[in-house]
Amino acid sequence: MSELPDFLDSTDIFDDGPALKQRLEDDGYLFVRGLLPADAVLKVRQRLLQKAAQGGWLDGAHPTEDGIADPTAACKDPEDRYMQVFRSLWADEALHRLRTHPRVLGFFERIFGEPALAHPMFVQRNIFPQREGFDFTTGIHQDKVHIGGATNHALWVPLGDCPRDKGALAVAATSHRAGILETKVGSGAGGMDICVDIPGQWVTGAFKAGDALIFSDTTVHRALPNRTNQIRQSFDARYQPASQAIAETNMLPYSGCGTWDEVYAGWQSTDQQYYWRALNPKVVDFDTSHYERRDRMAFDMAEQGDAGARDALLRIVQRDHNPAKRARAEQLVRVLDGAAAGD
Ligand SMILES: O=C(O)CCC(=O)C(=O)O
Repeated sequence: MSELPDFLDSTDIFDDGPALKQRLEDDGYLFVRGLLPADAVLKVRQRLLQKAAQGGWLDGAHPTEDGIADPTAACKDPEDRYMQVFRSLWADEALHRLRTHPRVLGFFERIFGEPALAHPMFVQRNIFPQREGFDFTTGIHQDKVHIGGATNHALWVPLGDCPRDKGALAVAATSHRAGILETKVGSGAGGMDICVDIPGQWVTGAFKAGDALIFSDTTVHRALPNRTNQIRQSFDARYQPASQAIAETNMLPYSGCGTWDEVYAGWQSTDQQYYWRALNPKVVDFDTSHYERRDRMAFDMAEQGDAGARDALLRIVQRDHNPAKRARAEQLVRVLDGAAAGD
């Protein structure tokens, strides 16, 4: 992947809403240097690395600020040992404020031509280095099936510099024009991977602290493998015109992180708590049809002993509202793990 072309840089049109909107419509993405102030991003990086170190994720032989991962602690969302440490990272007050930073909201407002709603739910990612037997590289996917609602746009921001080999994001430029593509059960976002030829041109780049990638919910994207010895930390948040519908799942805290009151319990200030209430969002049901299809495939695969279903099953265990389905997924994970351990 290292020979992929660089993103088209849109920093020069940062103040020009119609030009940003047109480029997003044409290419399906925008790459903007310095969208967020570097010092604000680096402050959050420092806070999250401290929490990662306290959680045992970093190699204690190196300074915390180097972010050198302890490979024996490698874990991934939604495993229990990941979630135990992750909750305090996700709840971080300064992290939450980055995505509602005035420069970010102003940017989306210029594109939308109306107030922008930052989805309350967002993702904070901690990608341990890729190693023999451990790989958490985000596979090829589109966001639409996971986010639902009306059109929205993702903002992907690494917490600090992120060269290509630290697991930078890549997008397939113009792929958004093809609509929702067919998926199969896999290890990508939500336990799904696109299984058809990807339209468009893959592009990527090296990020400096504060740089950001914006892409639409049908733009195909993936991460590059993290080939460094550092943990790659990033967040991805979603934005939409405030007048449009948002799926109810995006109104909740990240799965496994408790209620909003619990998230806010450790905050020093009330600034930005429940900020979305002022925008009176139009909340609609989440379209579960894509997940239901995934789950049927994952159960069939697992019953035939195919460990490729494991990530999808873990998603069901963590997130499905149906207790019988969660129990069936849990049982199948046990069987798959037992088979892998040679029981
Ligand atoms: O950070 C990653 O590895 C994946 C990010 C992603 O898929 C997204 O922002 O939708």
